[in-house]
Amino acid sequence: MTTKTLFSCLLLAGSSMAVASQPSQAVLDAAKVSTTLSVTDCWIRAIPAPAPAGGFFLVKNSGDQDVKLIGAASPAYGLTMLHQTTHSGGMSRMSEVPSVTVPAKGTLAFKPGDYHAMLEQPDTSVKVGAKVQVSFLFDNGEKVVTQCEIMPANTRGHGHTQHRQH
Ligand SMILES: [Cu+2]
Repeated sequence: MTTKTLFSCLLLAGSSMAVASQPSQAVLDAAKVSTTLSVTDCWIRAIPAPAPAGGFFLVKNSGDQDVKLIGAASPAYGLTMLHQTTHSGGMSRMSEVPSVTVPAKGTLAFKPGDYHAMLEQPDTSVKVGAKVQVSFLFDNGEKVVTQCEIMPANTRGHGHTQHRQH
């Protein structure tokens, strides 16, 4: 294999990994609705396409086992990924994460400047004040389906809490 071929294989592998956190509709349909996991307070910052929009929410795990959130999908967006923003030396950058652990009997907040969903390719239903459906898939094979409110681009957080911008 030539170096050039190897390089394009790596690119291909990289791009298939990039969509790995968006489960297919068939996988979501097959997943059973969780009785121990919930997703609440979900909102999405309205950002004009093609810039990706951040999605923020609270995951609660009332079960006895740690569970990993492994992906999310919305019929209103073409692509949804799980991202984490990290800060070092006054710089912030974000990268895709394959999963995020929600501890047993615990909660995990996806919030600006931290873990978030990254939503791309909005359809015409995405308008400030509208609600869109988002499904969340976990590594125990369960799902949570919730509604997320589209909030103005300058929203920093629900309930007037002070969060850093995305
Ligand atoms: Cu992001």
